[in-house]
Formats: sequence, structure tokens, C-alpha cells
Amino acid sequence: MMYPGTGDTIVARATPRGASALSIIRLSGAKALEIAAGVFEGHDLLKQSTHTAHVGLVRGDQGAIDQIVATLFLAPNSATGEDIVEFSCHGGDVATDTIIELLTSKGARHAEPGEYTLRSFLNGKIDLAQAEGIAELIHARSERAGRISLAHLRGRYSDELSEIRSKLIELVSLIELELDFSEEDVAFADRSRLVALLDEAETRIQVLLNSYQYGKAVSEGIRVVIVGRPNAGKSTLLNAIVGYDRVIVNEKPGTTRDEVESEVEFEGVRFQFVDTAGLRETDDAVEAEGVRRSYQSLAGADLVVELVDLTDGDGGDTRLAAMITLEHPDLPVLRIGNKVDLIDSNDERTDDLDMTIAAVEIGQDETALNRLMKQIAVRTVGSDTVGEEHQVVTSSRQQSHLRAASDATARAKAQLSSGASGDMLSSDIRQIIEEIGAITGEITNEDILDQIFSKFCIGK
Ligand SMILES: Nc1nc2c(ncn2[C@@H]2O[C@H](COP(=O)(O)OP(=O)(O)OP(=O)(O)O)[C@@H](O)[C@H]2O)c(=O)[nH]1
Ligand SMILES: [Mg+2]
Repeated sequence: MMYPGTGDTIVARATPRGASALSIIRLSGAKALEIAAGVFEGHDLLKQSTHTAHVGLVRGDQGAIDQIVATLFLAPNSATGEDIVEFSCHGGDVATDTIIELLTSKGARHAEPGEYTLRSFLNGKIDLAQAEGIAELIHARSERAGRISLAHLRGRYSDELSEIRSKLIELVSLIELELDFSEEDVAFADRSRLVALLDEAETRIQVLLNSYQYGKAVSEGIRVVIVGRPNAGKSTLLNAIVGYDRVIVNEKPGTTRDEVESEVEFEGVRFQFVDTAGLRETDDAVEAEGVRRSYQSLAGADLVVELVDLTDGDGGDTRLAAMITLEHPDLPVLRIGNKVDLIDSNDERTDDLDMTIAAVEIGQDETALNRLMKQIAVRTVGSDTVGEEHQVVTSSRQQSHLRAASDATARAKAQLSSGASGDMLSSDIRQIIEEIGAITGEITNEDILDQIFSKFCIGK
């Protein structure tokens, strides 16, 4: 285990470094109160009750360091389940660092990343999925990702999974009981109820599995690569989407050579837009390198926007789209005709396109921009009806356990319909139970814990 002594009293700042009005230091462990009381002047912290706050001075060996507020959360009524003392001191790193050093000299140890959360888990304050929720929340960079993590934190889908799991445990014990009475040929476990329960498990597991793609998009952001022939208006479009002149636009074809990335948030989801060099055969070495990178950037894309210049003689040329499909068969492509302002509205070339726009106008036209972003969101995030109230799986660890649970469910159903022996059936059901347990932490091993808690930052 990477965490030294869970019996130690640990200390860390709970707020980020840098300038701020206040900064919070958190001590947790059996000696938290004693260590805090030893440096605190004004009240005897050893005599105060839980959930109380006290103003006083922190005094080091060289004299008073800062006036602070000490807040007590005594075991078991604290976030970690241990005694916690929080010092709210004046912001800035000097006072904070000095106080932390003082506390470590009095017997506390610097906390490892995620160690507070680990203790919460070990003391039964939260389950594993909730712990992962906290890790995600720390890393959540968009508003919606934050809300989904909050849902984890409140244990939404842990509850749902635990419920399935306990019903399965009940049934598997009945089946195993039957095995004990095998000579008598009795059936304690109602087979039709078992079928219904497996169906239910399958449905719920499937819903969670389906949410993974969405959850991943929301937590990691979505990469949209804009490609097209030179002068199609790619850079103009990127500027319009991000709302300022990020990239140089020019009527000369071959303007963009480097890949340019820019981020925007739409309905709580982060999108990274990538502008690329126009795709064409070229003798210019720099431009050729740009073209090579354009092709390369397709590999990491979640969606390709292929921009077609409608004023081009062969604006409807489908060769580029065909090439992308050939190289990246699973990559969704949105074909957008640009410069619609310059062409006749019933122009036939718009037929095989998903939509048409005027990139020059989109920057000023919020409705048009929203219509475009909506299309992009539907093609990547999926239906926009997936709200944060839904259960969303965001960790690949959970996804792999869900997959295994789903496979075991399918096997159990096959066993049931073929009338296979009870012990085969029970071993499949046991596996479902185990996989679900691995998600919520009802069954764990140290590797899982290390993996999860190592994603935290110090102070959590
Ligand atoms: N009328 C009109 N002109 C546009 C529109 N979009 C872009 N343009 C013009 O088309 C020219 C090329 O635009 P860019 O955005 O530089 O095109 P690009 O695809 O980035 O070109 P490269 O970087 O060379 O591959 C510029 O003169 C733009 O002002 C549009 O919707 N309507
Ligand atoms: Mg460009």
C-alpha cells in the first residue's frame, strides 16, 4: 500500500496555493486535537466540544504566527471519521507553510494525495464510487462534469447497484441452499423471479454502460477537428465559435499551417476545436507539413467537421469525406457547406450536406451559432436529453466491471434457459455480485484503492 500509517495524524492545506483572503489547513487523526491544542492560544481546544469554532493565536517556537479560527470536528462526526481540526488562517503561502511546518514538528505528518478521502472510505463514511466522484470533482473542468461528479458523491448510482446486488445475494443463497438438498429435488429459488431479476440487472447495467460514452465526453471534453480544402473558411469558423480572432483569416488559400486549438463550453460540456491547414497537394514544404498534420490530427478527434466551400466549382466534392471514412471508419463526420451567403439558396450542391452556414456571419448571429453547436453536440455527446439527473459512469474502471457484470448476466440467463445445474448458475450470479461489489467498494483489493486514491491531490 502506498499510504504509510493510517494511524498517523496527517496535515495538509485544503485550499489551493497562491494569493487568497483565507487559507485552510486540515489536521486529521487520533492526535489532531492534541497537536492543535499545543500550538493554539486563546482557548483550551482539548476542552471544547465538536462542531465549534474558536478564535485564537497560533504560536510557534519563534513567537505568534497568525490569528486564526480553529474548527473542531470530533470523531466519529467528521468527514474522515477521525478527529479533525481545521485552521482558517490568513491567505498567502507564508503563514500557511509556516503553520504546517510547525504542526509537523509537533507530530503530524504531511498527507499523501487522496489520504483524507482514503480515510473516509476506510472508516465507512463514503463508498468507492463516491470516492471516485470526489476525484472527478477535483478534476472536473466543466460545469456539467462537476454536476455529474456531485451525483456520484451523493451516492446515486451506488445505491442503485447495491440494491441489485443485495437482491442477487438473496437469490444466490436460495440456489445454493437447493444444492444442499440436491437429493430431494426441491426449488427454493423462484425461477421466474430470478429471470425477472436478471432482466432488471441487465437493463440497469446496460443503462450505466451506455452512459459511459457520454460521461467520458463530459469529463474529458470533446475534440472537434475542422478540415477542408484551402480557403473553405475553417479559420473563420473557429474564430466565430470561440468569439474572437484566434486565427489569421485571409483570402489567400493556404493561410493556416499550424494546428490551432481553442476551447469553448457549450451547455456545460467542454469542446476543443482544432483548426487545420487546408488539405491539398502543395509544393510548399511548410504547407505540406501542415497538411500532413491535418491528416494526423484526425486520429484524436471525436468529431470531424468537414467544411465545404459552396462557391468552389466542385464544392460538393465528396472525395475528402470518402477518404476520412476510409481511414477512420468509426469517426463521425459532419459535412457543412460554408459561404451560403454567396450562393443561390436553391443551389443543388447543398444536397448531400448536413447543414449550410455562413462562417462570416456566425460570429454575430447567436441563433446560427447555437444551431451549429447543437448539431455538433448531438453528434458527439449524443442526445441532449441526457441530463445530470441521469446516472453517468465516468471511470473506465467502473466500465470494465460493468462489462464483466453484463457478460456474467448473459451467461446466467443462458444457464437458466438451458436448465443447467444450480452450481453453474450460482457461480455466474456470484460473479455478477462480485463485479458490482467492485464498483461500489463492497469488495476491494489494495490495487484498486491505490489506483483510485492516487488520482487525488494533497489535502483531499
Ligand atoms: N462571403 C463569405 N466569405 C467567407 C466565409 N467564410 C470565410 N470567408 C472568407 O474566405 C476566405 C478564407 O477564409 P479562411 O477562414 O482563412 O479559410 P481557411 O479554410 O482557414 O483557409 P486556409 O487556412 O488557407 O486553409 C477569407 O477571405 C474569409 O473572409 C463566409 O461564410 N462567407
Ligand atoms: Mg485557415
